[in-house]
Amino acid sequence: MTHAPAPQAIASFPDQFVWGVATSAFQIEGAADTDGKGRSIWDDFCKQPGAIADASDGLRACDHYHRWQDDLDLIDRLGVDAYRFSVSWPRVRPGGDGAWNEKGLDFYERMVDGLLARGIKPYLTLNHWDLPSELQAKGGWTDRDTVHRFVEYAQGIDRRLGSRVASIVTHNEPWVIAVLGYEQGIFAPGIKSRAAAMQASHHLLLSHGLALQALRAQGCKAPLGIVLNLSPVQSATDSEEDKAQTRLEDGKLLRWYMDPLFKGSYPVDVIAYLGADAPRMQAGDLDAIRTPMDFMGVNYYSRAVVSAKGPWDTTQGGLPLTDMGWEIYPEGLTELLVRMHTDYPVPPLYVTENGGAFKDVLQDGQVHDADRTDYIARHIAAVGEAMRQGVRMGGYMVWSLLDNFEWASGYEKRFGIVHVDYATQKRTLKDSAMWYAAMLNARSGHRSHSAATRTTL
Ligand code: IFM
Repeated sequence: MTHAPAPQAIASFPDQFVWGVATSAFQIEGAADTDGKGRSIWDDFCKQPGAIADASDGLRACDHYHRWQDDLDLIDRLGVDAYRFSVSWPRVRPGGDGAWNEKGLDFYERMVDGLLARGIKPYLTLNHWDLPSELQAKGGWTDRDTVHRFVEYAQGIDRRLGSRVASIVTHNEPWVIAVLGYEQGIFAPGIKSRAAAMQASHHLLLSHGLALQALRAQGCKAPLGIVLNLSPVQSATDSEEDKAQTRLEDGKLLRWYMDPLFKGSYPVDVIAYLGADAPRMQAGDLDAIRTPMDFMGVNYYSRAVVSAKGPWDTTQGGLPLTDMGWEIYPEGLTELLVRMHTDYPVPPLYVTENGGAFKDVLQDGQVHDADRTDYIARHIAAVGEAMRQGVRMGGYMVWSLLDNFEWASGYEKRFGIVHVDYATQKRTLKDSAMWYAAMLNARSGHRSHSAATRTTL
């Protein structure tokens, strides 16, 4: 069942609003051992028995490393303004330190030039989770030295690509890295320690701030920012216990990141709750973290509901669910964006990821993913509503361009607007991709180069 609006639905968005699609290196590139690439913590994590639902890995993924030109043509056919991708740190600097890998750098250089040649803005993310294994052996994000290695990595990428990309994001979703990777251990590097997670989160934020300073000091002109995964956090009931727990969970998910980035302090209630697990800091760290950003990205998928009794069962919420079991709640995106705008002095905001996993059926070369189209359309409308309420929005990116390696879920969950047959690597545009392209092509001031002017795919 779809309520997807007609393509003209975005007529009210400003001409300069950036429409895009997003991916990340480990999830699509494959070529894990090719052309001098080093190992990442996700290469290692996939080898742990039981870590990945379908026991898969990123060795081949979507083989994007070899098919990038065709994939760029595909992006071009969609008529988007921007493509958000990440650089694999171990591909360009295999040990995280020491020698750079020219072949790896060349790959991203060719890709950036290929995007520019097609009139598509490259939105580059430095860290979408695939930390070089050698750095993990020294403690990974719990080791303060990793902060300085990251700053060097950022500087190296800027020297090579900074003048050609439309923006640079330092980290994608530091909460996921810290909490799922270091506290719950269900993502790489698979550590289970709250103290480690909080130290990792502090080092991620510190490295973000120091990288911004170092990039600007070397003359980087690209707009700089970070991407957080955020949700409105709602109480399951009106009980005092649930409301108190909700306040704390909001602190751990949202204020733990937004407060230091914009206010220069960690929330006192969360620090008190953490006790001895609170991160160790040095003088000047909080000032560095608050370094002003040019823009900020938000990845939004669902709300978070909190009960003091234990984990919330999403089937109890009365909302439709995606194939991840996540509640579909577009109004939460408006609520979140308005709250960020109201509570913090934020720069222009981008929705840097939004989309849904659904059980797709490929039949006769078609995928009728009306649920996904509906999901995307309703979230775009939610962005429009946030703008109407005064939030400065810069753009919206669909997650994801391609079906890909969905981390601990392996290849079982499909987020793409383009279907990937992993056996043949054939790409098929789903109905959602055609809807998105039709919407973009219906814009008055749409991207004025070759393929974007096509009215059919
Ligand atoms: O696939 C991920 C992505 O890598 C980060 N944000 C959430 C997506 C869906 O789980």
